[in-house]
Amino acid sequence: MIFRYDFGAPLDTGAVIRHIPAEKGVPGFFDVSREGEKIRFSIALSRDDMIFGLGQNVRGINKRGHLYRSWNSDEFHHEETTKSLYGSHNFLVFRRTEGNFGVFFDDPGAVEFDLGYTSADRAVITSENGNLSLYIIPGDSLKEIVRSFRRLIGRSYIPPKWAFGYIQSRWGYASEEELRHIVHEHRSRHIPLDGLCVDIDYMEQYKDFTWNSSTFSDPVSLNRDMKEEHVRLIPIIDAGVKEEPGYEIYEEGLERGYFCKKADGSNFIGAVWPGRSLFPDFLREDVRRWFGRKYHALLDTGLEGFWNDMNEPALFYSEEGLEEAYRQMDMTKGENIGIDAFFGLRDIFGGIANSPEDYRRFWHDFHGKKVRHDKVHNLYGCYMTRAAAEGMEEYDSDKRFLLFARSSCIGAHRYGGIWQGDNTSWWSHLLMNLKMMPSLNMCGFLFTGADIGGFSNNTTEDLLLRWLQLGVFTPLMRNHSAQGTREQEIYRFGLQEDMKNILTVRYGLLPYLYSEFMKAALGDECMFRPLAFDYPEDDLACRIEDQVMLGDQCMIAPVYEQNARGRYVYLPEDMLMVRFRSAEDYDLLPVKKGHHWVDLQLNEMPLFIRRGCFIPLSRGAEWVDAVDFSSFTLIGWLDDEASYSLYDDDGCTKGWSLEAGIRRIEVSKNGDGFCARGKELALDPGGLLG
Ligand code: MIG
Repeated sequence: MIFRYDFGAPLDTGAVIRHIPAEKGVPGFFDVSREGEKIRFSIALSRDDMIFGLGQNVRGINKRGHLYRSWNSDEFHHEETTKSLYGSHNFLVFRRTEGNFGVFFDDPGAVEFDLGYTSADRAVITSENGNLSLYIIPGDSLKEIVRSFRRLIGRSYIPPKWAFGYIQSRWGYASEEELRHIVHEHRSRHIPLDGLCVDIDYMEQYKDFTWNSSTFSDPVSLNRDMKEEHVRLIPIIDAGVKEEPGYEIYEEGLERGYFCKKADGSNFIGAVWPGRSLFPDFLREDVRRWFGRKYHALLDTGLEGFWNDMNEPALFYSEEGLEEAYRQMDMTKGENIGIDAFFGLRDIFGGIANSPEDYRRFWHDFHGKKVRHDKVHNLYGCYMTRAAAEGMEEYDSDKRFLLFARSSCIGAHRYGGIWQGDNTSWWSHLLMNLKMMPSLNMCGFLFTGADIGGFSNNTTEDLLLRWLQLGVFTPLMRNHSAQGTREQEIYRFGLQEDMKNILTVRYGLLPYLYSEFMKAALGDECMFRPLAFDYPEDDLACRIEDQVMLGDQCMIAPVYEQNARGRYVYLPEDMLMVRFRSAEDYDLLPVKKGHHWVDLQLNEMPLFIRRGCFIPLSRGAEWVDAVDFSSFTLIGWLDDEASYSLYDDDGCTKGWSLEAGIRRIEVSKNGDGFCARGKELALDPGGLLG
């Protein structure tokens, strides 16, 4: 059962796909109060209650004890106390002694979550605009609650299979030669590779849908040559459109009135990478169709994937903001200003980007009504993703394209994946990447991953190696770094052999990972889960913050500290530890339920398989299409017969189906050993099954 309650005049955000009639009143455990426009919901917490969810955010898997704010933000330097990141995912799961429930605040504006911060025994959630639909989803198990919620918001985006390969990226790749060189450096060393992200430097003056013709003279042959190497190019598209007379997108958008406008009807101008830019009103269907079709010319050159950036939208400054800052500067120029005035000036310039005033300066036309941007701020990125996805759908309705974006809200999960934004080459951000996986999965974002190695600041080779050991499991596995930082391609490092070997684990596990991803997507499940979802009776397991469940068979526990040569792991049941050095070189260690120190040298990564389960392992390969999906070594710790449902499909069309795609692998006891059967599969019950 799902219950809906409306407050004020809720907008149709598009987040949910099922209509639930609104109820009157709210359940007793929700204390509702108003303060001007704001609506506040307060929920009592007892000491042991836990709160999961909230998608893309810093801090714990259990979100209790701090403040968060849904307000899509370009936060390229985020830390433990940062309240807002790039996405807003207002779904929470309360695990309470008084009864579990899930709650979704379908609100496109700012929402503040005080989850036991101001007072430890209350969760207080404040909608700043007071217009929202609230959905309450009671349920016994946490898994069940999330499944009901996921059915409410619709099926998650499914990328092509090749997108599960390793993707190399960097801000600064500036020419065709450079891209060819990078591919060569990977292929000549047999470092697996499936994709190469191209950042803003491929464009002519950062103009969307253009190529810089002096550095990229022939995109068609470039794409063709890349594909011969089994590598796809994935260019970036930014939200802002350059103001430049003669530039097609600008001229068309201007003529048709497709850009966001100020209250007086003139176009809003904000500066981003192209300089002065205009912002398509993606909340309008006609604008989405127009922008979505602009991808067609790029698709015609053979491209099959894109990433959308800057769609919070990020604003470096606005015309008005800059003028105001100059005015204040002028006022104090020549004066003998005090320290406070000096800091004031510094703050004026420091706060000029992404300012709340700017987000109040422009308007949308949403469902035929004029709506000020700040009231629907968190929808902008989602509707840009939707524009791109629908454009591709129109281009070829049966083909899967890769699409992932930076900014999002719930609803965007149906149109594309997301990356976790501009992280930093910090060990703490490796751990944050792990913690964000289950939280994002609960909110529908399955195709996700972080910038492996870290985006800002200089990575270290051990950080990159350890991060790859986590990245092996994340559906989006992309090494990305910022301009000006230490170069981060695997082949730059002394430890490249170890890194390459870790990549073979990704490709070896690919049939399993793809199978678990697809089953989660098609069944509205989470591929990554907190231990609390699988071991609700085990209080210790419920509190674990640095291990997560992966698929139905496994648990992962990466090393996330520099110089560590292992880590402590808590096993809620007996498990088989696979200590991988590569897809072909690993140890199998049965480990009993309880606490353990496990040794993990720098080149070793663990995977824990539940006793009684097994997983298929393929031989590695250098690109996804070369992975053998029909011949496996089975690894598990079995006492009895067991089975695994392996899902597979063509990986490139939308003809997916759980019924048609599943092949059962059965392992039965055979004297002292085990034997395996599976239709049209070559199976080797190789790894410690007894
Ligand atoms: O203001 O395109 O998050 O991945 O490399 C920075 C350059 C703009 C932010 C993205 C990042 C990308 C960068 N972009």
